[in-house]
Amino acid sequence: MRIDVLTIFPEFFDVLDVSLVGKARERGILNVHVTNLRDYAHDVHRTVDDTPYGGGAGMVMKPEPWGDAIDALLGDSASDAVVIVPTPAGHLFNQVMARELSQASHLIFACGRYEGIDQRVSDHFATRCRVVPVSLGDYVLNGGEVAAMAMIEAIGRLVPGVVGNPESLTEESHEDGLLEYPSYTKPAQWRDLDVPDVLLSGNHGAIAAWRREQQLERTREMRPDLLTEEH
Ligand code: J9Q
Repeated sequence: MRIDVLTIFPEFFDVLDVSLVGKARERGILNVHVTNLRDYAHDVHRTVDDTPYGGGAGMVMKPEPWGDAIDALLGDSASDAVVIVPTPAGHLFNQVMARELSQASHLIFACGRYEGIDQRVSDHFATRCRVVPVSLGDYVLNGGEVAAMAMIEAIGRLVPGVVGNPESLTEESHEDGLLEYPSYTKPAQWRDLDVPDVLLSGNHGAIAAWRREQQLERTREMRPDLLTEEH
């Protein structure tokens, strides 16, 4: 998978050199490329924003640098790329969306500042490829960079070969729509707290049943919105 990031803060993405994503890049499974949007600015000051038509606070990102930068990333062939625009006004990101996006061959993250990118950029590129506005959640960030990083990790780890043991992918939180069960390791006693007896019993059926019950209890308590009829 090719992943492009367009941002005025390319150094934010230096962390993608490390950890799982970094290893997948070294192994050639993920081809992550970060572009400074200012390289596509049209003036000596490398201006990328301007005041909003209609008035209001803050600045809006100008369409021309985005247009030229995304043109360059798409190339001239009809593209199967997906342009992802992190924005609090987007679809809520979740594991289902991460799975779906992990099937794409080319993702382009367009990281804008809070007041956003001139709407015509999304409107134009939607005629040439998929454009998806995506929100990480209902809170304020200063720009799309941190949201893009979270999505790159969530999507990238689902690309075949990125995570060594594929079993660890499906056993995790959210893949079955429930929160994870609590985990314990040695020692069996710590600060007057015991590991639950069932986990030391060697009874694998009882352990599986206990873990399922813990998942349901946790989800009921922390995230009742996740519970459905099937659960
Ligand atoms: C771009 N607040 O916030 C939550 N998910 C995405 C965002 C966001 C933001 C500002 C700019 C994305």
